[in-house]
Amino acid sequence: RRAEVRERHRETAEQVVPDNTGLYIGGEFVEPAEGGTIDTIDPTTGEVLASVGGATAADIDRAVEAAWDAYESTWSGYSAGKRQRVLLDIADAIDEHSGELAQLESLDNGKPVSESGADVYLAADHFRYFAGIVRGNAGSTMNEDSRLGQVLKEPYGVVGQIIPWNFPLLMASWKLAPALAAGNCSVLKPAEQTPLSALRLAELIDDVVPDGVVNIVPGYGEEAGPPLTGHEDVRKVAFTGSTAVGKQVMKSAADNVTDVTLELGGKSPVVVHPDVDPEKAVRLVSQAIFYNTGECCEAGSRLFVHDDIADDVLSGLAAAVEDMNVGDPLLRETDLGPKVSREQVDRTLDYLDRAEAGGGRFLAGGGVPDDDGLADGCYVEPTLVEGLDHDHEAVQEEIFGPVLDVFRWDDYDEMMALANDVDYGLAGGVVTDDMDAADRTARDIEAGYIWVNTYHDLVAGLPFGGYKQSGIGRELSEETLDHYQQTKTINRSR
Ligand code: TXE
Repeated sequence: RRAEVRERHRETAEQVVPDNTGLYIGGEFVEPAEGGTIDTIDPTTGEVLASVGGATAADIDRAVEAAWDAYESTWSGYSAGKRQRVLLDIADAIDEHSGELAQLESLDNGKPVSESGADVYLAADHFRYFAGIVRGNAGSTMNEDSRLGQVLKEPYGVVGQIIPWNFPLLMASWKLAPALAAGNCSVLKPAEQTPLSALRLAELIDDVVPDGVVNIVPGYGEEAGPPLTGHEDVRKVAFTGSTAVGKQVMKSAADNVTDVTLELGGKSPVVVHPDVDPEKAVRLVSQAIFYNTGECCEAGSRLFVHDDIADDVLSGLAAAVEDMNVGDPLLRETDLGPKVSREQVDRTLDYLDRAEAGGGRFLAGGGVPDDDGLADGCYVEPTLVEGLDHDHEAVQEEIFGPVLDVFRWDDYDEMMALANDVDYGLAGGVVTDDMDAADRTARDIEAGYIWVNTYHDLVAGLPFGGYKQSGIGRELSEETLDHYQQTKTINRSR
């Protein structure tokens, strides 16, 4: 079976890995100044998919310069209507290559192709959403007394954007769509683990986006990150990634008082009330934690289930875990693929070791799958842990794997105190058919995004972003356009 999987991956890679693996700067693929390369690995087979250029400070300088040239010579002269046309063309280009992009994403990241397909659909949709709202972004006026006031929204010019590896194409679109809609040019750094879909996107949009408006510079975080976030000609930085690096990004941007938005980690609670059908709870809770192998910043990774139905929900979850199809992400029937990298596997297993040492009991999973067919890949079993103190590090810290910490409750206030007792505040879930209970819990959770009887459903138009150490700013909404614009007031005396 391993040989079969390797063969399938090699054949697919031959068809979908992009030809151009240099840095995309000023509308051309170029070699990095220092000639460094990064091997991007297929986490299902451990084989190298491609060697891509690794940017360093000199390349970032070159990309920022190309972006300013494009801004000054072309993009700043584009009306909102013309930018809208470009965004719609990007969406069409993504749609026209959706199957290929989904396969590429599954090869590079390891996510099941059914999930990559959803990512590609949403990426195109994101460009369409911002193409839609940019035409209404007209500023405002105040016409009173002796003055005429105008409030203008102006782009920053050039923005720096850094994205992670868990949703590579979708995160690229979450960053590029609002930046371009608002009238900026971008230098975007994909994660070193998953640069391929962003490079393929560059190939696909080369004909429809003026040269230099979008620059894609793969690179290691420490080498390419600080030169971008601390660049004096970058006027806005948008970052998605770990909270630890988010803090460094803020510090580095402080040197030039550069505006920053951050979408960081999470440790989101899912609260299950006693009235609910346990089967429904099982479906929603397993979706909340296991989607994308738990590699979601908004993953519902702490379950608070009411005592009255806890036994039924937990046995149902354990059975659901048993039934999950862990396997080759290129196959449609796969529910859970490998994690993105060996490093991420080790990180998750280390948390599982510490959980066990801290008194945690595994109700399901707890290690790597005992299956020779999966031995080449970065797999971790879907895991349920009960019995940890809430202040244990496996509960407090983001594991970013398919690991759910389980707690039972009967006193609402005590439960809610624990639910909010983490440094993060990205998201939360409520499962109940009692709408008063839903409303109360949704308001009580200290987080930026609450799902009631659904999870992970992130639709353009509803703002997404974190409270506390989960971030600053909101994506997916009109507020996002504001983050990519500066406000100019003209107060004219009459
Ligand atoms: O993240 P990093 P890593 C969390 C998750 C995961 C942990 C570590 O818990 O286990 O972070 O993952 C770039 N200046 N999340 O180490 O390093 C890096 O190249 C500027 C949550 O992969 O934060 C990549 O492009 N940039 C998260 C991006 O930051 C730097 C998604 C994210 O990588 C940099 C990913 C620097 N000094 C991980 N160092 C989410 N919120 O969804 C690295 N980078």
